Amino acid sequence: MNKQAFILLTMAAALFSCAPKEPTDLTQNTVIPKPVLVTATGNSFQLNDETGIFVNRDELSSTAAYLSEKLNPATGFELAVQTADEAPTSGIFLTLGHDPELGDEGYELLIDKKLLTVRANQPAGIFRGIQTIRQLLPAAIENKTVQEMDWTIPTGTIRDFPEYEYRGTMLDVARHFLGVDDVKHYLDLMAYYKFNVMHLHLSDDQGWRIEIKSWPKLTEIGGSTEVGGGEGGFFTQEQYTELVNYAAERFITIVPEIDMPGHTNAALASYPELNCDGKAPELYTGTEVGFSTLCTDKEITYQFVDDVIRELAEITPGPYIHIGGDESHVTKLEDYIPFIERVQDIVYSYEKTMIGWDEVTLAKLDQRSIAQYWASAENAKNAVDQGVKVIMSPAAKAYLDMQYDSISPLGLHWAGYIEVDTGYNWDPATYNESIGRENILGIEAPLWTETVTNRSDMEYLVFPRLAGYAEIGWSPANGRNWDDYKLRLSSHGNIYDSWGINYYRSTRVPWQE
Ligand code: TNX
Repeated sequence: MNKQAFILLTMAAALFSCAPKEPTDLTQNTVIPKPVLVTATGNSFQLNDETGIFVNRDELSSTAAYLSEKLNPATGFELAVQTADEAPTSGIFLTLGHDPELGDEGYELLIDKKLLTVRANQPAGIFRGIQTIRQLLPAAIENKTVQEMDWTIPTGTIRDFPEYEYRGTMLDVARHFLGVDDVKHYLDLMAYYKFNVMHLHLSDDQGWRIEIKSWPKLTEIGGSTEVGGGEGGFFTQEQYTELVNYAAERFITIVPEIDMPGHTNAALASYPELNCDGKAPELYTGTEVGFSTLCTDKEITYQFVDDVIRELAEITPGPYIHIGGDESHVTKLEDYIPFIERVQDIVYSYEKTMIGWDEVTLAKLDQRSIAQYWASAENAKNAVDQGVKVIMSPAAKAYLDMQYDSISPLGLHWAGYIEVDTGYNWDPATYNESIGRENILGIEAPLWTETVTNRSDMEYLVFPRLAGYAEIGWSPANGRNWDDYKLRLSSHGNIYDSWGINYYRSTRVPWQE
């Protein structure tokens, strides 16, 4: 090469280096929920078509395959999964070890120039760590087609584990039915933000959505409509099992809810004998609450509840059954209390732990039972006085069905408007004066579906607020603040665009183009 050509080449190289530099500072990451501890070492790790994924235990193979599948569409790389007892010299290494501080879901990422190691005590921790890897790569990694670019991650270390053991969202499939594919889609989105519980609200006045083989009319009649009079629908037990398994592959537990004694018009319309007057009411397609009740002093009612909970327990590997218990406005308190206590015994007879909305604290609860706080400060106090744990779902902060503002096209506003910052800016441990950190099992953000008729509506109310609830549940409160969070969230809009989901582009978030 002559001298002139050399100078030209050097100039060209210099020009190229003015192009965006590959990120090398791990502390500048935009991971949500915010990791507990991050240390940067100033280099970068690069994925390429030779990168292998190594596991030190066979039980990690499916999680490794999940990672490979997630990285394939945008990179075009076929990252092969192999077993290795020792750390390889390069590639991605998923390894189980023993590190008590990390617990069951925590993980550590050790990112060197050649080797990226994910260490955890349990496969669940490896899975959570994989979500962090997805978020450390350029946002384009979520594209469905091959993108020509460098796939780098800054080097350093992340140690990360959750603040709360229960981090859930709820989907109401009773008011409007959403099918298997929509629920799976939701589970995929939840997994990205490290949620570990999906609560399915399976019955209400407007619909019964889970097949009960010993009471077939529940779905035949009770599942045949929905709010607005649409065709409704329900999950067969096989479909429910498919959802349970799909969730389990993402280390998410399904919590099924059968709401009672109120919110039961669909059941009452299906079986006249469950009504005190022996007459079945009409199916209901409106949105009022609090008008229905099972007949609490008929023996058949308890046979019904026993059958439903027995069948549900048989197909639910997770530890919890949710019995609702909210807004039973037409059940007398002196009937409500013994009803809840008897249903509680039924739940424990099938070796499940009972969860109920905060009203159930009016009854005498088993120490193992859990109250889900949504509105009543008095009930919250009852829970704490009885020494039972609480799931925090305060409607004014955590209800995904509240409108963002007065012109939001979807949602309700009885608990207020929940803009993205309002949904983020609260701490479960200080929200209610009688509920302290030690009383709290975790947090859950419910999506009631009176105004939600399809997947796109669901996405709009869920995103971007879901990311905030993920951070509240996972990240320590003292490291969280809106100004820092909104900048990280601003880079997730591109990811939502890659996924093709509908979301609310709040003007309070400085979205990146
Ligand atoms: C109250 S929250 C309800 C639901 C409604 C929701 C609408 C709770 C335990 N009960 O039946 O769908 O408000 O926001």
